Amino acid sequence: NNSASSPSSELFTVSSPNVTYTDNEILSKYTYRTTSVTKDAAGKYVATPKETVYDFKVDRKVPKVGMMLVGWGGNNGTTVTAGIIANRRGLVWETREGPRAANYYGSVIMGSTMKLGTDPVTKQEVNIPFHDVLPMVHPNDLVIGGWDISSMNLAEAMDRAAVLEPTLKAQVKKELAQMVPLPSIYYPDFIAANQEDRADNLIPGNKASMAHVEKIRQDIRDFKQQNGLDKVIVQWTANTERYADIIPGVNDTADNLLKAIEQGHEEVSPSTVFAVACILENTPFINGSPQNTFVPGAIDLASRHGAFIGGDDFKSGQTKMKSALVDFLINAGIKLTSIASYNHLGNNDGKNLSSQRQFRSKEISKSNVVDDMVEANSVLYKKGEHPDHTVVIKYMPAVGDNKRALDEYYAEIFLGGHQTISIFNVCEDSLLASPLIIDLVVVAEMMTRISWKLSAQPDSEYKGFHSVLSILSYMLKAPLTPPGTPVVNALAKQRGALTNIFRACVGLEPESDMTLEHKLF
Ligand code: NAI
Ligand code: DG6
Repeated sequence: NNSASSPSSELFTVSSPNVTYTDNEILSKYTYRTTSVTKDAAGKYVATPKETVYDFKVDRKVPKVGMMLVGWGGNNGTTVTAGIIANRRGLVWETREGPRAANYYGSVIMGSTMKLGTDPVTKQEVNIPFHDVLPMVHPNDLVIGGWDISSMNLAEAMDRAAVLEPTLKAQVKKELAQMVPLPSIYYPDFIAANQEDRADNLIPGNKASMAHVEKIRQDIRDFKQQNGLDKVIVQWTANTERYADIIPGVNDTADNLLKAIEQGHEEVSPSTVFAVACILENTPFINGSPQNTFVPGAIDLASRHGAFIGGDDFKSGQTKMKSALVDFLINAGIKLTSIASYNHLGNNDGKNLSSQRQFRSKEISKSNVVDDMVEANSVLYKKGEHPDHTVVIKYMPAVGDNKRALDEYYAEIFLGGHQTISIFNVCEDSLLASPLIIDLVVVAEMMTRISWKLSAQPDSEYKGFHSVLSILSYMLKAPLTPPGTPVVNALAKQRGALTNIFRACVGLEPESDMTLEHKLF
């Protein structure tokens, strides 16, 4: 019934015959309009507008959610934990630049807004916090836990990370000291040898096994039960692993992967074991690092179980700039001819990446981020033509978490001229990554409460989105997409997908910048 009042936390209701609110659900009928393009006999494109009507259903009840991090005792793990506690408690701390208060800057969900529509009287846009477009979980309410191969409690690990101000650390120290990561699985061949000295919190066994899968599943169940949670989301924010070889019969199908784990095959990485455990536990699993955790067998297993997975590699500074800037240059008709990306950092991530095989994983995820934009422009680039693109990462302990990224974009402009753009991006890496960890959890959780069916098949059951959550792409460098579907790296398109899918769920049209109401009168 349309008259059901919205829970007091909901900021708006939609007044439309296509949208119905019940006490527990928002039901919307949404017409998705696309353009189908074919070629006629003469080889000429024929563009045909197409409409598909979907029924969306959103569960309005915000559940109690747990966030479990693999690599909880690392820079990201400790920073996001301290940050959530600081926000939850509304902390203010002194810095040499004056007092600073907890905030969620850098989170697209908590820090950005979306245009809801236009006020007919003032003709002004009405913008609302992104968080309020759907009944999303608030990060302050997340219960946090996780695993680490290092046994350090979170207060000491926060000191080891050397990211936060001492005055902030002092206020969260007591709470963090109570938090101790669960023992984890450690297969030394997958991360750099220079990480060995922190591996003192281990589940016995140094290669994949079903016992490991079962232990992780039990950890998730225990965490859920001990904290009275409705749901848990797991994220890999542990060290970057080397790539796993894709071996037919080992990790190419779900059955082979399960068999390989049972047989203790050495090519199954810890992150893949975590992914498998989460899939079997129907717990969304997101990979924040660049390695190929989601081998074909893991993707197959996720789709078989309808379990959500997302990845890969948090997109924080340099790559986020790249996916916005290259989109701008190429869409401006400027022919980008090379990108030289250099960075140095001095945190433990940098130390791990100083090893060649782990660096290679990062090099791959940082290198493929402009492919779709280049491919889309056949005016500037011939088929198969690409700008040169080099990625360099160096470990420089002195700068700690304060990463330096230098990028040179070199482009060809009008009549053979050249444009060089140099960017020097300095940032605390973990302060950029932590809000992404929050966004990934909030969006992934929201997706577990959205279902759909074709309106033309009213008797069919509602079902979930594809188990590969490509909607998370905005936060990730190398977005995983359902097999056979295109990867979108352009930042604006990624944000558009996120925004407009959420709008569709409440029966609203995509955000349009046409503003015909201001042009046709
Ligand atoms: P970190 O090195 O400080 O933390 C990683 C943690 O993972 C360590 O505490 C380590 O003991 C733990 N670990 C390693 N193997 C483990 C296993 N098998 N199970 C459980 N714990 C394990 O690194 P940081 O800076 O927190 O980054 C984490 C990951 O996120 C890295 O892979 C990094 O490349 C990736 N990343 C970081 C970004 C950033 O801006 N900080 C952005 C993009 C990705
Ligand atoms: C240096 O490239 C180390 C990496 O872990 C990056 O800091 C991280 O992947 C963030 O990269 P980006 O390109 O999103 O700033």
